[in-house]
Amino acid sequence: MKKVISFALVLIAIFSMTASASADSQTIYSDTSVTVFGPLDEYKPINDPAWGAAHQAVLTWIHPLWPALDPAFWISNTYYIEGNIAGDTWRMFRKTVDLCENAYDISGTITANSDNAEEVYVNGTFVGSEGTVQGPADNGWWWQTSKDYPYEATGDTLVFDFIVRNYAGSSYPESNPTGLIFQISVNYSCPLEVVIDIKPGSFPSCFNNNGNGLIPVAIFGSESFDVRDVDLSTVLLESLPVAMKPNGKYMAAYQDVDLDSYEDLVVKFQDEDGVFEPGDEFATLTGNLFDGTPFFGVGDICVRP
Ligand SMILES: [Ca+2]
Ligand SMILES: [Ca+2]
Ligand SMILES: [Ca+2]
Ligand SMILES: [Ca+2]
Repeated sequence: MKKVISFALVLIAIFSMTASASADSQTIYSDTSVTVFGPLDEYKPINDPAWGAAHQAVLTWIHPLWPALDPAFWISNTYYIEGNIAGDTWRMFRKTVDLCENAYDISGTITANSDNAEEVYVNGTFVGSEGTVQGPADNGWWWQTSKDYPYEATGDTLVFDFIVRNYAGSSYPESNPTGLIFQISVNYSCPLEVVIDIKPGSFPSCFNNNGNGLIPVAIFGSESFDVRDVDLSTVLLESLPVAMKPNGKYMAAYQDVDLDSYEDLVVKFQDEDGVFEPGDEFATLTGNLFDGTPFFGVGDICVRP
């Protein structure tokens, strides 16, 4: 068992030498990976139970006058609009995008167009609308042009929701179609991932959670990670700050714990009731470098009852 663990640690260590905090970006286009809810015959907010179960979106019939937004696709819940074509109907579309663990500085632009009107949300927050999705319809031919919705967000995962209203009109599908098309840019940064060892050299890493012990944690340096860059005032093990000595200095020592010739940082934390529970298997250490770059590391723990 010990051999397997140390082999895994070596792999993590090799990986971490090339890992660094990075600016990243993604561009997402509407397609059949989007889920769709409804149609409803009345407006409901996002996440209202009335929307019912999610279905995969389908490529929809495209009105010859709808503008393209290549390589995005016009989507809906059916190819030809079905059911209540002559009356107002509402559909909700959802696209979920995974970023990275503890992603930060997240922003971008949603470019969207619909027939006839849309509201746009990111992680449940309203970011804008075009046309009247609620209240009396205002048929301003909103389908003629896309609208840009700039946004900022937090979270490792972004959920983009669109409520699209089809205005009452002809009962002939090709005269009163509905659909949504969008492109989403996401710019974000991923924190530096570092290798840590809670109770260095011990596995499992057991401690009493009785409020009067110190938990040592080694943060390993590498060719690309100088532990002297760590701002000790920002380091947390879950919610615990680095413990202080009576002289007001941090309980922190610079030494080469794993004898790889790269200096490591050993910090100590005073455990506190409620932070760890018996059965917890991992704890996350977070902090910033002096230049503001966030980092994190995950280590095994074992809490004695
Ligand atoms: Ca539009
Ligand atoms: Ca329509
Ligand atoms: Ca350990
Ligand atoms: Ca070392």
